[in-house]
Parts: sequence; C-alpha cells; structure tokens
Amino acid sequence: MKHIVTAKAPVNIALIKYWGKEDEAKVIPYTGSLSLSVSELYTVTTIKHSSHGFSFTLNGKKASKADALKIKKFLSHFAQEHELEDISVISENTGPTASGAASSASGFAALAKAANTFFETNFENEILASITRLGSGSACRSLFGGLVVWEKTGEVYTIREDGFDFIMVFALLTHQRKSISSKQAMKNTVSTSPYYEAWVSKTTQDLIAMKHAIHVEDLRTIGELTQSSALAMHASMLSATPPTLFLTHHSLEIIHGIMDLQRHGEFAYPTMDAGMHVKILTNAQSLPKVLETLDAFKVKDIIVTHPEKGAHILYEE
Ligand code: 2P0
Repeated sequence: MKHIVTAKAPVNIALIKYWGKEDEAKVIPYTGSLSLSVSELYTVTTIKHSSHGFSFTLNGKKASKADALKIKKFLSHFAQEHELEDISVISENTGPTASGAASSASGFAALAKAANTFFETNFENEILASITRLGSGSACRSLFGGLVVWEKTGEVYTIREDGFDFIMVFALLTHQRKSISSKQAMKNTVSTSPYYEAWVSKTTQDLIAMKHAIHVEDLRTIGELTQSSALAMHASMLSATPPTLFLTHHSLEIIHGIMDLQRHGEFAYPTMDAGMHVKILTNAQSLPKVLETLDAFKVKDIIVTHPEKGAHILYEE
C-alpha cells in the first residue's frame, strides 16, 4: 500500500448516449456509447492514511454517512475491509464556476484510478473499467481521453485521441439538484417506455455509424448523430410511465437557437443529458456564433471545454 496517491479524471459528455442497463448489478448496458472527455471540468481525488478512521471529504465538506459508505463499498473492490479503516479520501470537483455540471463520472474515474495505485492492485484497463462502472456507468469512459467508446461487451477505449479539437460548450441553466436520479429515470424508461426497443436498435446502429464517421473524419455526420442520439434518448424517457421531462422551455429555446445556426452553415449541435442543461458540440470557427446565441437567450453560466486525456495519477508516494 502507498502512503498517498492523487489522481485526476475528466468529465465526459456522451455523443452516443448510454440509457439503460441490461444487468443492473454488473452495470451492463443495453447498448454501447461514445463520449468526449473534456478539460476544464474534472475531479481531483487523494487517498491517504489517517488516524481517525475512514472519512470522505467532498469539495471541502465532510460527506454524509451514506455517501461515505458508498465510497467505502466502492473501495472494497481494491482492498480488504480492515485496510479501509484508516483511510481518508479527499475529492474536489473543479470548474470555473460552482458547477452544476459536477459529475459522478469524473468522480468515480478519479477514485478508481487513485485506488488502483494506492492499494497496488494494478488492475489492467478492462478490469479497472468493469469496477469503475459499478460506481457510475458513464465513469468508465472518463478513464480514457479524447473520443471514447464503451462497448456493450465492457471494452472501453479511445477511438480518436485529439477529439478533432472539438469544443464542447456547457450552457448551465440551474444550480438546483435534479428531481430524479439518472439511475432511476433510466430504469423507468427500460421497464415502461414503448419506445425502448426502438432506442436500443437505433443506438446500436448509431454507434456503428458514428465510428465510421470518426474513421472517415465526416464531422457533419458526427454532429448530426450527436444531436439525434440526445433527442431520441429524451423521447424515450418522455414516453415512459411516469414520464421524465428534464428539458425546460429555456433548454428548448437554446436547442432551437443552435439548430438555427446549423441552417446558417455553422458547426453547432446540441446534446442534453439527465438534466435541463444544454451542451453544444462545436468548433473554434463556430464558437463565436454559439456564444452569441447563448447570450441572446440570457445564459449566464457558460463553460467552454476542449478534448482532454483520460484519468491519470498526479502524485504518489
Ligand atoms: C451518458 N448519462 O451516456 C448518459 C446520458 C446521462 C444521460 O450515463 O446509473 O451516472 O450510475 O450507471 O452513468 C448518467 O448516468 O448512471 C449517464 P449509472 P450514470 O452519459
């Protein structure tokens, strides 16, 4: 066991969304997904010895008992219970604002990366990814950089390291916590949406089309598939019982505004996750128009992000 290990992991945004588990316990998704790891929003996590029993500190505050227990349970994949008694875990989600975009994906990726070194388990990528996704499914994608594929089979890998120098703009519309967890919303969609089968077949095909578009560097198709996957995911949850409606009038205004930019030849495609925020996949050339549009719709909280490498160790001793 090491004395202290610090790891950093990026937030990732899915271009082809993951929405639904075939196996809840092992977190096996119904479909593969594909994401972009981004800079500017990330988690830095330190694991070290302490003499006060197990503790978990998140953004400078001691976490609740329930959260600490969840982290301890996750770490038990790397260590025996008695080894966890004198461990402290300190985690910071970082961004230019007190971010509504804080992510469990970067959190569990940083924790898994740090734990794998701290407890000297040195699991290979595939095993590390299979443990990481037990914390949060999408977290396994944050282990890798650039454009990342998470296959249904469990394999996770970078398909394009430089991410085409895409820019992902976060338009953050609220600081309130969402009313339903993505885990629960996903589960409702799987079990009640009449469109779920169609979602699975569309996503399976979209992932193949996306890999091809990346391979032949067809950026327009990458944008169009990104937009289509997000809208179809929201359609699947809208048709569930009870329905989950994350998007607000403000989200929709922005989506319309960004689609207008496309009609004027700009490279700008909206994508939305389990919340009302809108993210826009764009490039350096179209960025000024995207920012102009967000300004016109009075979005105050904007974060401009770029492709980033995957989770890595910052310090070990
Ligand atoms: C994604 N999302 O592909 C999709 C799109 C949100 C919308 O993965 O239940 O925290 O822990 O596996 O990964 C967010 O859900 O869910 C997510 P669990 P996770 O990014």
